[in-house]
Amino acid sequence: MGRKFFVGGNWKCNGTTDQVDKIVKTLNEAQIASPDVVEVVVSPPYVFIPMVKSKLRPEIQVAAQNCWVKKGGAFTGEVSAEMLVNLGVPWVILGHSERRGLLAESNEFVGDKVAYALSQGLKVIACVGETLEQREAGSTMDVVAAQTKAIAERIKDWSNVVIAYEPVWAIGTGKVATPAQAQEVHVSLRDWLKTNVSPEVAESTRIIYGGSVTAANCKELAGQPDVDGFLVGGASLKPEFIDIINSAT
Ligand code: G2H
Repeated sequence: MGRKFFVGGNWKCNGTTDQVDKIVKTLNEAQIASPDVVEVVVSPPYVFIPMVKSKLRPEIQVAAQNCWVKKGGAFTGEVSAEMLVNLGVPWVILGHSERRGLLAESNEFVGDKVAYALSQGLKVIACVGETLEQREAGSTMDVVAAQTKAIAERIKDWSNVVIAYEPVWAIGTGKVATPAQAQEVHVSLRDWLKTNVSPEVAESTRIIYGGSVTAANCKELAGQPDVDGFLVGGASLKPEFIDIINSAT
């Protein structure tokens, strides 16, 4: 079976109740491609998750932007995987570069989070990607492979994992990777999975691209054979997110 196109909207730390209402209304009223063609997930900040879940059309799923690395308890300020499951949140984004960078989340810590979230029944959007310095030093694939390896060493079942390749230099900068740059890393990542996990996992795991995706650039990126969808930040807060969802068709 082919890999179903996947579009995630990462709202990051944005929004008021009024703004969230507006985004949900736009999504609810839009003509979007059938769930048979594209899987759509939006990821509001934790505090808006119940509101979004109760108002959003059922074909669009909800993701959290993070969760704690193990069972909840005395971890002030954290939200556990169990809580997300309890709220009926099916997805979680883990290892976003903003957390790896600003909050010093290591590859191992992200790998532990992925393993724990999966063990609790969550599906995971696991983010990987290199900085500009790393790209210029020619180590893009080493970095991305090390990030993926830390996950691969900790999990057996990849069926509930989507990998988001998000070059850090393209995030929120307006500097999108060219379709050829994205394809090059996606195909190398798939090869890495083939060699280090299994040919089946390489074939079935969706590798989506993130970093300044817009309505204007999504179609060409979506046309790359190993780009299986997008993780969208800034543009997921705007009506153009609908065009990005529909770039699957
Ligand atoms: C990358 C992306 C969403 P943006 O972080 O995860 O954000 O589309 O704003 O670059």
